[in-house]
Amino acid sequence: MLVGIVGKPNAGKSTFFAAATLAPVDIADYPFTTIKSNRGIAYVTRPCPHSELGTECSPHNAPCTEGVRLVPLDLLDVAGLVPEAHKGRGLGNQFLDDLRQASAFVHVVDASGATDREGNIESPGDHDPTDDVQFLEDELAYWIAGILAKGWDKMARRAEIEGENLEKLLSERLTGLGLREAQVHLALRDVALEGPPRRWKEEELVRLARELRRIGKPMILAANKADVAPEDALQSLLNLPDVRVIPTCSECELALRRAAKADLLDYVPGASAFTERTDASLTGEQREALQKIRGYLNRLGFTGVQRCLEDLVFDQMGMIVVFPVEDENHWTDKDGNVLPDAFLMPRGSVTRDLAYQVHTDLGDNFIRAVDARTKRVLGKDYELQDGDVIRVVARS
Ligand SMILES: Nc1nc2c(ncn2[C@@H]2O[C@H](COP(=O)(O)OP(=O)(O)OP(=O)(O)O)[C@@H](O)[C@H]2O)c(=O)[nH]1
Ligand SMILES: [Mg+2]
Repeated sequence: MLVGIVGKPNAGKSTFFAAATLAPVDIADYPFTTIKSNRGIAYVTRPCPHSELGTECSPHNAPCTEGVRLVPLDLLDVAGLVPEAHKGRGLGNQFLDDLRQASAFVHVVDASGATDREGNIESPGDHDPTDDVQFLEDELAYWIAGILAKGWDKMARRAEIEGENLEKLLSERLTGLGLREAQVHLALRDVALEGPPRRWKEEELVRLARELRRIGKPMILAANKADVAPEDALQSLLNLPDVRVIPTCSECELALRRAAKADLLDYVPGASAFTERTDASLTGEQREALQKIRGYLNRLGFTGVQRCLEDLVFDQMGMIVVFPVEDENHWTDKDGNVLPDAFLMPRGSVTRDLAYQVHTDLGDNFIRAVDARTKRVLGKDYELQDGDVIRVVARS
């Protein structure tokens, strides 16, 4: 699964990305530092079922630390979006296309209000950060509406005159965006546009596009630079209706993760505190920086980076984690590795979807599945539950 990190220039997207992935990327206090998108691997966490077995696991795709499984998630950090990007402003709309395959977005907003709409530096509080939320929503909607508008007349005619199913035609058009027919159905129902589709104007397509984005690409808002944001600016973001907002200090998270990697301190991403190693030799500057971060954590409770990803994946998108195994008694693969894999799957996925996720052959030759906890036999349409340990049996 791919999550896109979006927002205006200079908001801290690459800092958020680097904090979540520890990938080396360019970060600087001017707009358009990022030109080519960066892709990296972050993770979300779930309890590892190995404790139920009383045996350590031998992870393959998702490491386990002290009973917590780190389930991988692809992140994409793109260039900054400016108003009218869909018309080619800023770095144009070519990188919007990088976002096609993203299933969800983290919108990184500069909550400090110290950068204008285009990312140029101003004094803290000069810019109203809620304005950025609106324009980004607009840009994403215009982008999707632009895809809809191409060949719209022809498609609407096919639906009206030849009686073809509009939802089907639309979802074919939108497959590149990863939108499913059921999502198109919901969006059409919710916007309830009137009159024949052929008469729908740009404004109506934008309304439909807005709804398609809302349903098909969930978004969470990272109120970033919360360490230097004026209280009222942060509050105005937190009070926005219909959007989940989490205050973040990406810079704090990046510093803590790098320091932990360098064995200077102990820190679990997402935690509310860290402990300095007694044997670490820190410079005065480093100590001062850590003191500031400690103050921030005491005030806000967490840096918010990991919280954003977990909330987006589990609460907004309702994803679940499933553990496929080949032996339902020992919870191993054919080489005896215990609980080797952990997969993120959309809620509503069934056993056959899991089989396909493991391997196409396993999906094609599916016979049955087994719940490794209860040993109950499951058919191809059993709806998977979060934390399930499942064996798939297939024709060889
Ligand atoms: N105080 C503070 N500064 C931050 C935070 N996150 C990022 N910054 C700073 O904001 C500036 C821009 O950060 P980037 O991560 O390069 O921003 P970006 O959104 O990727 O920018 P573009 O690639 O130009 O679109 C840098 O100077 C960062 O150090 C934060 O949480 N707090
Ligand atoms: Mg960047």
